[in-house]
Amino acid sequence: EPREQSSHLIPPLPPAYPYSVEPELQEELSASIVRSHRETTQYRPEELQALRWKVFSREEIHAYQSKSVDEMWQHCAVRLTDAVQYVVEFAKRIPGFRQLCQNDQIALLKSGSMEVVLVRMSRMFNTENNTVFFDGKFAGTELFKSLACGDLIAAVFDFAHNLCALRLTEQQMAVFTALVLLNADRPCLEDRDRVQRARRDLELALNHILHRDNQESLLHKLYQRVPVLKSLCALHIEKLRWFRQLYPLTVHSLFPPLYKELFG
Ligand code: CLR
Repeated sequence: EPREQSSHLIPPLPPAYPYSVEPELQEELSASIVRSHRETTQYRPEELQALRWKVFSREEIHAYQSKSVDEMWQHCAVRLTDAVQYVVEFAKRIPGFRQLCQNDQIALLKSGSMEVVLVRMSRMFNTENNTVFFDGKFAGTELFKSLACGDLIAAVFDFAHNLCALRLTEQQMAVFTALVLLNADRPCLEDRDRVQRARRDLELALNHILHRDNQESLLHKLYQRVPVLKSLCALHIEKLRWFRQLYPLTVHSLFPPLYKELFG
């Protein structure tokens, strides 16, 4: 690629940064998304920071490990569904999401809500001891032993660890998770163009934030995680199929209906 000559008479163009939409509108869009994010996350960063000392004791970990496979699955499915419910609330408040037809809203949530839960997990993660805030205290991978899907848990923790290391601001995470949801490549969409248009504004907003924060290199790092997210969700579905074969009645009568609607 030819490099642009730099001159003091004709200043070089700023790095690839879209000025097509007025910055004020982008500020407003990201401000509204951060507000929605803040209102739909159970804990604020300061609260999580203050809770860091709360870790499960040996006895408590043992109690989780002594649960039967189906008991622990049911427990986790309920917790996961709670987290998903907050993501659904977040989605509804993303400008442009509500304007999509119901079919497309559901299609985006089916394929994207788990991805957003996993991105949000990094807020609840402590990289110092590799624990996540779950059920009121910080838990390591060993607590999930009785799920009998150690590979999924290890991969999910690994993802959270790496994302946590990027130290995203709440604003960056808010807009990134909105982008994860408004993905025009999801299956079963009726009006891809409309999703794409809503997405375009979010992409500009993220570029704007990262440019302002002087962290443009984050963009590439964030987009690099997208295929990883996709594979983690595929693994989750695979594990659910396996579990359903072993315990069809547990899934049928004890799993939250929303969990089954989204993943089953
Ligand atoms: C994500 C961030 C939310 C709070 C929250 C609640 C439940 C947690 C989830 C976080 C992360 C993923 C999690 C889940 C419960 C079970 C699930 C730890 C921290 C693991 C990956 C197991 C998934 C498979 C089950 C369905 C069996 O604000």
